[in-house]
Amino acid sequence: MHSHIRARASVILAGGAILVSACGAGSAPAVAPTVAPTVAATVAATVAATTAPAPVATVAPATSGPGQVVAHKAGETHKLQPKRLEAVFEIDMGDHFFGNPEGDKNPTFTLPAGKTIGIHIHNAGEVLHEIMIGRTLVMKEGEHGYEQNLTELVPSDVFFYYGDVKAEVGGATYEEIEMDEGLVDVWIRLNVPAELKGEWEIGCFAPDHYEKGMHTKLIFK
Ligand SMILES: [Cu+2]
Repeated sequence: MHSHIRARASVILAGGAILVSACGAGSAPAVAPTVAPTVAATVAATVAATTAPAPVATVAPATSGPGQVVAHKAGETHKLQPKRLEAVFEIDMGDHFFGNPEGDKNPTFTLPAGKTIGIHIHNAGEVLHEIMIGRTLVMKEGEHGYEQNLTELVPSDVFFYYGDVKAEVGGATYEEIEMDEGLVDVWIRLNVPAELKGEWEIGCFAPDHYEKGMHTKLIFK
């Protein structure tokens, strides 16, 4: 029942297709042209938004999606990222919080249901962290987590990028992803159905991390 993705140099998962590929320098250029136009547009819009003097918040109404559709940093495009994304969301993971590219700690993230989205979790932490997306907190002796885990209800594709090397897990259901320090980039590609709209939470249940404030709201609408 409780399955975990443990990310070190290798990826271990019960169930789901596993594709591990090493992209050498020769194959790198093939990645860029295949990025979905919607993502390119999103990144371009974001660059414009984040380089403008006006607050980012004023840009949000111009897009049909939520305000957090941003590249990680102004001008940055990802050399490696999943394909076929309708929107990209950036979540930073630090010691001990989740953040947005603007530097806010534990902001509320609003994401669309019914779209194939990429959640890029950028790990800047110096200790092991976990990623759990769920609702209804359970905190009792020997059991820390959520009553419902979104990633157990909705299959997702999980991508780990380490330099030019990637590991991809297709159609996975899991309780959590655990990332060692030093593993920086993980993406979750999923499409949350309308019936699961509402308030969720992203949290880390490494010992004492949740208690230290490492959790924040994710709203699917
Ligand atoms: Cu943590």
